[in-house]
Amino acid sequence: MKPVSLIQFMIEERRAGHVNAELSLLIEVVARACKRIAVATNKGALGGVLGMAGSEDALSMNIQGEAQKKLDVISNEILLEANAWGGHLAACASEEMEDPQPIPDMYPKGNHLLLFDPLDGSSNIDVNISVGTIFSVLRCPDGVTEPKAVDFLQPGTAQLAAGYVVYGPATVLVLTFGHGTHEFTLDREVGSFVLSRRDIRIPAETAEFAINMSNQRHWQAPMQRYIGDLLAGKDGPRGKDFNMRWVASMVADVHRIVTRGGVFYYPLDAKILQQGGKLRLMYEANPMAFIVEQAGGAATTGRERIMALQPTALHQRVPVFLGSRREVELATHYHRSADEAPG
Ligand code: AFP
Repeated sequence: MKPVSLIQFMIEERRAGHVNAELSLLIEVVARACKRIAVATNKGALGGVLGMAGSEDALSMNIQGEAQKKLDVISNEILLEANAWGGHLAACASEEMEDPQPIPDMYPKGNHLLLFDPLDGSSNIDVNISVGTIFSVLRCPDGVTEPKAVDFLQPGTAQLAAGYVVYGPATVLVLTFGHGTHEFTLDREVGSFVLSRRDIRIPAETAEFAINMSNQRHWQAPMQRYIGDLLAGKDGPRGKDFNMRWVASMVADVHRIVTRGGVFYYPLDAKILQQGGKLRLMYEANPMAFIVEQAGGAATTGRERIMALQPTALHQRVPVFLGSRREVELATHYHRSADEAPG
């Protein structure tokens, strides 16, 4: 079969009425920026891009109070620069910036809002483990010419598109416009993303889970019980053995789930109770939830559907349970039934 490039795929999606010209240009620009991020990450130590941003005495920090890696900063700049001039965006928001970035006055403005985590899992860069970019696209509210943070606070169900790029042994883009989830692999010789899986389906059942077990003692009681039942294996209530994986790069963990099924959990725990969770709703949880749901999976906070949440802040954090549908539903049931239990 003839290879289908990302551009050909988007022309098909336009003909099918799934995207308009502006949105397909936006995705092309994001994909092109991600190719540049792939080149930067692949250079590793030879590109002088490893290690922390800022100086030894004054590390550069992002809005989350996390020390930034050089590649966090580089990837953020690549995405901002690529998206500024095309005329398809009203504003961008990023994990690395406190406030949304307006489009400079010298360029035309479009009707879309772009949110991204430019380099997720960046603590893995220096040890040469997969990292990734996550992005989400929203429509700019009617009549808004200078979008502020409040204009981005739309539920995940309002997303027009979402995707991630995993920079692993291969560079892979996974994308949805709300009509299925599709995978494209970067052909480095040709320099283009080529369709490698159309309409991905995540199996509803699984025997593989991903969680940071070192937080176990801090979890809430329903999570302790649920994971305890998985660990009990075929002698326990689930009657089967489970396998565990944890890359500590959400993009890599989600990509495994999108490829062979499984579940990913970052539950609430006593250490992160005040902040509401570890992962960010607008540019991590929502886009991943959209991708996973479009592939037949489920995504909840352990209690509610992620995409139904009304965001209250640009950098809001939430607990994340996503992947194979039946397993996510079961983990959610442990929490809901504990909440509903009397006394
Ligand atoms: P970094 O981008 O700071 O490395 O964080 C990665 C992440 O947000 C997500 O990609 C991982 O799934 C999760 O945090 C890893 O969390 P732990 O540090 O608790 O393993």
